[in-house]
Parts: sequence; C-alpha cells; structure tokens
Amino acid sequence: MAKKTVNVALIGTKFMGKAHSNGLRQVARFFDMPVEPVMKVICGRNPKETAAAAKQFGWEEASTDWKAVINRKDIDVVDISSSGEWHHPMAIAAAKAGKHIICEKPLANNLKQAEQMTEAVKKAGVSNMCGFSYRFAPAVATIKKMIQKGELGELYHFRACYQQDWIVDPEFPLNWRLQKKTAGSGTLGDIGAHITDMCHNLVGPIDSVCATMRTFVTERPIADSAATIAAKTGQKRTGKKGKVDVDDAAIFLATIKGSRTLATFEATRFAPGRRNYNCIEIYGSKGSVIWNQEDMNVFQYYNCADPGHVQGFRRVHATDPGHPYTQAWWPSAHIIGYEHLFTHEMYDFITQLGKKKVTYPTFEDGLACQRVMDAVERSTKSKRWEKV
Ligand code: SOE
Repeated sequence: MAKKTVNVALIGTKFMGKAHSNGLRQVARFFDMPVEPVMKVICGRNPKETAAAAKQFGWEEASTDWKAVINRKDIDVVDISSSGEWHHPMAIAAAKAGKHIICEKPLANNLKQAEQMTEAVKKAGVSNMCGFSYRFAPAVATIKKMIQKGELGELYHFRACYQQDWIVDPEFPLNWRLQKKTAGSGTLGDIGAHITDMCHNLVGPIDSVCATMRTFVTERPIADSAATIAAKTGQKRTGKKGKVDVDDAAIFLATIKGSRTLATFEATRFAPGRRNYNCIEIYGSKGSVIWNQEDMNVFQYYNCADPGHVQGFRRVHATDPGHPYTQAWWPSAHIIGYEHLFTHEMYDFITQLGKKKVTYPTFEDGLACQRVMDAVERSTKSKRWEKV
C-alpha cells in the first residue's frame, strides 16, 4: 500500500533552510516513517538564489511569493526558517490557512507576537513545533529520561552557558541578527533562547530572573550583501557603518517554579575560541551530568552511589542501541552530527502530525521561552529580580 505523504513548503534558503532541507530529505531514508514528507516548494527572496537552492537541496519548485505558497491547497506543512521578523506574519497566515507549522527559534521577535502566534495555532487546531534543535540530541534526550526517572535525585543546580565567537571581530558586518527590527534581540533571543528552553526541557519552568546584558561592539560596517554568520569579514564594504542595537551577551540567574533548583545562564558571542559551545551542567542529590554540543555524542555522568574507589565522572556514549534516535544511524560510537538534530526534529513532528499530546517543543514552549526573555530584558533595565 502506498505510504501517506505530506507536502511541505519551506520558507528560507540560508543556514536553517539548508539544515531543514537536509532533515526533510533524510528523515524517510533513515527512519521508518508511516507518513513521508514531500519537498514541494522552497521560498526565498531572490529568484536566482531560490532556484539554485531548490536544485541543490532537492525541492520540486522554487518561489519568491511566501503568501501564495502558504495558501496553496496542495501544501500541508509550512516550515518557517526565515529571519526573525517574518516568523509572526508567516505563522499567522499559515495557521489561518490551516497548515501544520514548524517555526525556527526563537518563536518571535517579542512577547506579543509569540502570544498571537500561539493563539493562532491553538485556534486553527494545527500541529506546531518551535525548533529548539538541541532537545533532539540523543545525549540530551537520555539526560531528560534520567531526570524523569529520578536518577539524579533532587536537582540543586542547573548551569548553562552557550558561547560563540563569530562576531568578536568588530569588522564583522551588520547582519540581520545584529539589529532589533529584524532579530528582536541579539544573543539573548538567538542562543539564550536555546539554554532557556533547555532548562524548561530538563528542569522546569523558570519563575524569576535577575539579569544583565552588554553590547561590546556598538557599530559595525554595513556590508553590500546580507552577511550571514558564515560570512568572513573580507566582504566588500559600503564604507558606511550602522548601529548595533541588540545585546552581544546576556547573563542571568533564575529560580524554578515549584523547586529549589538554582539556575545560572550565560549566552555570549564574545568568547574567542568557543565556536558553538552550548554546555549544560546539572548537579543533583544522586548524581550529576555535563553535556556540550561541541562533543555532542557523549555526556559525562557522576553517580553518587558508585563505590568510593571508582567515583568520578564517566563519559557515556549516547550512541548505543536504546539511546533515542540511534535506531536510524550507525553502530555504537560511530557518532552523528549537528545536522542529525534536524532529521530527528522532522521525525518527531511528521510522525506525530495531528496528535494532541506530542513529544516535541511546541509554540507553547516557544512562548514560555519568550516570556523568560522578556523578563530578562525587564530585569536588565530595572536592575532587580523580575517575575516571568
Ligand atoms: C547562530 O548563533 C546559530 O546559528 C543559532 O541561530 C542556531 O540556533 C544555533 O544552533 C547555532 O548558532
């Protein structure tokens, strides 16, 4: 019997467009899928670039008209992988058109937009995912199961630092991530969103925060083309400079609803040498875990019950049979990469289409993250603890 299929439209042809395309193309080739995604149309701004992306990434068609694409009768799922300012209008339109929606993180550029988007998908009754990709790392999914089974006991501390260094060079041009009108915020909404969600995913809802943020480089050269994070600073210059009106780094303390856990967060793009160092440390009454994305296939585990002569952090390969998602890939310790997180996202979303209770992060989770980031911005201004 022919497999059921769902037609997907992707909006975005850059970094996330590429990652989502790969995930959609691979998922049914590696996972046993009752429903298969069909890569119908990719949508971008520039006709030539979008046609090239369709060919390179494996889409049937290319379009530069996102409104028309979202309203096509033959489209079942809309994947929003565009820059931040487009998440809100596209998601509202897709919900109105009754499409299931995948939206990259952060959900929106501000709290009001996130509330409206979440309201819209609830009203439309469509499946909706916010792409917090690191939840889909087998090691992180394993840590979540350990915590749920009480293997770490009461959690005393959650520590997360997400450090990058791609804009340390003041000559790096002013791209969309460095402007409030397109990104909503800087490091906070980009990578601070990931570690905020990670706390929600593993520990519990953040209740109050005490925060501060900093912009180290306050103006940058305006490049002659939309500089992406992969762009080197050798791009041709327009000679003009533009103001950076978002944060380069955000740090905050947090308390957790209904628990005694203390949480600390650091998100920065000014940590030279840290390329994509997304690191969590959790310390509990029965044991501790440490995981970082730059070494994503393993996590360190300390079990308080180990006999004294062998106590210490052990490296656990989250690639053995039985670890989440490993059924699709390779034998133990043959390892997977960043791109597999997006295949896992697509696996969960597509196999759970239409279900009420789902395992993946939804717009509700995106909204919960947005509420925390709003409190971080309020606390930075008030210099006091702020309730989420
Ligand atoms: C840039 O900071 C970025 O591309 C983030 O936007 C992604 O969410 C993260 O996975 C990698 O770094």
